[in-house]
Amino acid sequence: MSRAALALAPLLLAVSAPADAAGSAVPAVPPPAASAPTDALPFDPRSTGTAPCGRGVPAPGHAMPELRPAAGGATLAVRQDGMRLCYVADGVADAPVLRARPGGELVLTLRNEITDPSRIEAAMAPGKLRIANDPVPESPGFYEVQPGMHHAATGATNLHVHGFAVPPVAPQDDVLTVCTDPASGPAGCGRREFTYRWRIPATMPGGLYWYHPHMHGEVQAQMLMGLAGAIVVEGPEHDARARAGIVERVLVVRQTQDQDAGRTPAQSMTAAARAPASAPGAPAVPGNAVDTAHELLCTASSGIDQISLNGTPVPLGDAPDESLARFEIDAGTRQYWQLLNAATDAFLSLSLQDEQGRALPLQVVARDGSPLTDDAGHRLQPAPTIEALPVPPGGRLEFWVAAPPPGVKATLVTHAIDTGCAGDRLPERRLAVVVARGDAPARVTPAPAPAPAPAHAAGVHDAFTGLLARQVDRRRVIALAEYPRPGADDQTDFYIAERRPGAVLRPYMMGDAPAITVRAGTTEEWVIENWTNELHTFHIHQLHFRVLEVDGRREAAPPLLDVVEVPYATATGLHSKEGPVRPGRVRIRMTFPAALAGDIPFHCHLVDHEDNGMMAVLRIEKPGAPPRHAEALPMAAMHHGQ
Ligand SMILES: [Cu+2]
Repeated sequence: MSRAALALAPLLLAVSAPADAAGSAVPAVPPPAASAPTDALPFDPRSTGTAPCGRGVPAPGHAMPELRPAAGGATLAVRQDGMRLCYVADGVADAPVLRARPGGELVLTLRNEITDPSRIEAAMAPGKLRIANDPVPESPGFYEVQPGMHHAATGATNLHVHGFAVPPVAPQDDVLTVCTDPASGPAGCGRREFTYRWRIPATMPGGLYWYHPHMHGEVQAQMLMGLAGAIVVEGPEHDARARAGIVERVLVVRQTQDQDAGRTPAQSMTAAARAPASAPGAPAVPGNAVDTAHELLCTASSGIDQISLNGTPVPLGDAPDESLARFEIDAGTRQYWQLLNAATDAFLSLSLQDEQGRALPLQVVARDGSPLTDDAGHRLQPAPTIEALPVPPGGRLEFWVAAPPPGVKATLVTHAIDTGCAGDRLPERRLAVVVARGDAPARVTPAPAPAPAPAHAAGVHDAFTGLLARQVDRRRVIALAEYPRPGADDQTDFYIAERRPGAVLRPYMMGDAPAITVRAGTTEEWVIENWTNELHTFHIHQLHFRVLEVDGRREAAPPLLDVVEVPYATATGLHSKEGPVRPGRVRIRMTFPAALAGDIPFHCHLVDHEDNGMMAVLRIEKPGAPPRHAEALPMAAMHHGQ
């Protein structure tokens, strides 16, 4: 469930199915694309004065342009056309796939040419707050919950390179202090453009990464309006595939709508206030529990949000094959697909199916840019699987797709997903048709040949190898919570906080001090607890972590990820107004390399949740830095501006 957004990217929305608050059936076939005048135009991504973001919608199966910046760098402009935002490179408004090498420097100048920040603000309406939310009533024994406040859109923008193990320090991946001002509007950043210089470690694996804006409070609006793109780091395995003539495809799923705005129904508002807090004069009881009585309860989820694949709307229901991407694979061969879920809050669960709905095998090679490896960095070569493959928002999946048998029409689908009773509706959707081209050659090429064996552990993350063998220096419990506020349309606040006695839940505000400080070189295990009735995710910048356990089930081969689903809570009874609930849990382990010292954001990658508070900052102390005492202070002492 999101708090406050209804962004309309008109070109893509034109073919989206209408949805109503009651969640009635959505037409099986979307209205014709001609319902918006611009859609009738042939696709022309050239950015011009009258069409800053180009015209038309690309045909299904479109491939985005590639941008391989020279040593001197390239320029990426952010332009605006009404409710659309776009990345423009070389005059083309079609977010390029950036290509770079391990050990290289990727230099990119971001230039902000946003002309009308009020349209970004409009994309965050109508649930926006003009006054702070009502507080959650204080109850003895529970963490204090502070209300959130609307962040007004500024039109400032910046870039986050998701998955890159580069320092969170300008001119690298610093999203907390680097931004660029719009052409008109507030000038809080003091600059219109900024040159990023990301020094990609030689040991960072080749694979799929991505870029998107990270202006806290308006991330969702800017992404829904069009800002997200893929980055491929081309390592030795890419080179080997290229030499072998293997086709690689980059698939980017984006989202262009979030219809939850203003739709938190009255009945999902929480129960009446608890018993009053301690009598005046009584000693304060330090809270050490998450208040579940006031959590967002089950909601009548709103419409189904439009998603796109490589810029083309993904239809709902039994749409004709022509409206889907069609990918051909030479009979008897296979292709290497790199899929990014850049949706703002839509989870994916992928399968390749034949016409009878039987799953065809896919062979996973990498997740979140990390090749599947054991703790020592040795490659794992799992057999092709027919299991559905989850990709949460922010996640990436790289996999081999073998040509279906000749004559078989296969479909890449994302299955319906249960996101919890307060989560969004995610029906099954067909993403692409996949068929064999030609007859199988007389001598069939060896089917899934193992990935070329690196000479040594090349391309494997040195920084995160041996993580499981390390001693754990500290364990923490991190809670996710969300509270609606009675009396208004939809004013849910979102929280992520370390559980400790007397902790205060407070939505993240720009400039907040780090919530957690660690020494470089240490290793920690965190249990992330989801105390809500909807699926969330946990993402941390700069780092990859191993997922050890999900809801008490140990992972046989703990994956190395940078974003993980955190299962929703289960009620011990029905979803009663009094709770209690048993939180969903994941246990992760991560280490904090000195090379990545600085302030590192962690947050839910349902970016509306991040915008509305479910974010915090981890500081990795530089080696030899004087010790700080932030952690010894009560959290309230670190708050400011309240
Ligand atoms: Cu979330």
